[in-house]
Amino acid sequence: MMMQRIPDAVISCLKENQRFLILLHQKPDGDAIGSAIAMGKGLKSLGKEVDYFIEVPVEEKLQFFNEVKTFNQKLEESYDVVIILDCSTLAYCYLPATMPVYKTLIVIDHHKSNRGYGDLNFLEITGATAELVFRLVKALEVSFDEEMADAVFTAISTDTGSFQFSNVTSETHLILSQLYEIKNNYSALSKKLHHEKNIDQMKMTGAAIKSLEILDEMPIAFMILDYDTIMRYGGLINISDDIANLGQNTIGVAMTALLKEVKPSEYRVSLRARYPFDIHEIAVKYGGGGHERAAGFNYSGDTATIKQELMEMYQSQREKDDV
Ligand SMILES: [Mn+2]
Repeated sequence: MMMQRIPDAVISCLKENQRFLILLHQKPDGDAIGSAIAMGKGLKSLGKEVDYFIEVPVEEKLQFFNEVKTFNQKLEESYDVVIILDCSTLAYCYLPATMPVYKTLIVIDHHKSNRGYGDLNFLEITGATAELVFRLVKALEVSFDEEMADAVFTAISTDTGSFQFSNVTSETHLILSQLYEIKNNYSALSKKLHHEKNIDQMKMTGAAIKSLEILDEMPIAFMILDYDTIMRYGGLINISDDIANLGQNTIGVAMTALLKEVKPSEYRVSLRARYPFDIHEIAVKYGGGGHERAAGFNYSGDTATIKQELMEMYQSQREKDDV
C-alpha cells in the first residue's frame, strides 16, 4: 500500500483553528482511544483547546492513560473544528444529544467502507487510524511525549492483533520504529493490552470457547456469548473483542462468527475471515462495516437463522471467488 499525502487542507485547518472537539465511534476500542489521545495531546501542545466527548467508561485496560481523566469534562456550545476518528459512518459515531455548532468537520479513518462524510477527510486503508494520526501530528511538528507514544502503540497494537494481522504494512513498522525512539520498551504495555484479563474476562473467554462449533461441513466457526453469560461475568462486551480471533485459530477454519447477546435476542456479531473471503460485504449487507477480514454488525432475531444466512453468504462468496 502506497502511503498517500496528508491533505494540505487538513493540516492548515488544524494549524489555523483554536477550539477542537474530538469524537469517536460507540464502544471505543484501543485504536479509537489511542488516536484521540495522540490527536488531543498533540493539539494541546500547540496551545489549542481540546474537548473530548467519548462514550465512558472506557474499557479497563485503557484506563491507565492520564488523558482519559480529561474526557467529557465540558462540552461547549460551539467549536471551530470537530474531529471524528476511526469511525466509518456518522451513524456509528457517539454524538452529544445536542450537537455543538462548528465550522469544519474533519474525518480521519482507515476503514474501507468510509465514504468521506467530513468537510475535510483524511482517509487511507492502514493498520490503524492512529497511523494516520501519528503522521498528521508529526506534520504539525509536535514532539511526542511518552503517553502519546503509548497511545499510538496501543492503537496500532490492538487493531493489528499485536502486529499479526494482514493489515500490517512496512509503514506500520516504520511508525513503530519511531515510537521506540520516544520510549524504548513496550513490553509491559503489550502484556496489559493482549494477555492480562481479570477473572471475569478469563471466564467469559472460556465460555465462548466452550460454545465453539463448526457449522455443517463448512470451515465456519460459530461462537456465542448469551446474555446471561455476559451478565454473569460483568456485562462488559467490548473486552471480548479478541475472543472472535480465537475461533479463527481453530485449524481448518476460514471464517468465524462470534455472537454477543447485548440484550435478549439482540446480538453484536463479530466476523473474522481468512483471505480471500470479503466479510466486509456481509457486514455491510446487515448495516454494519469494518474491514475485509474483520467486520461486525448488529443482528436481532434467532441464532438458527443467522447461522443459515452466514453459511449461504459464505457459499456465495466462495463461488464468486472461485476457490
Ligand atoms: Mn481502527
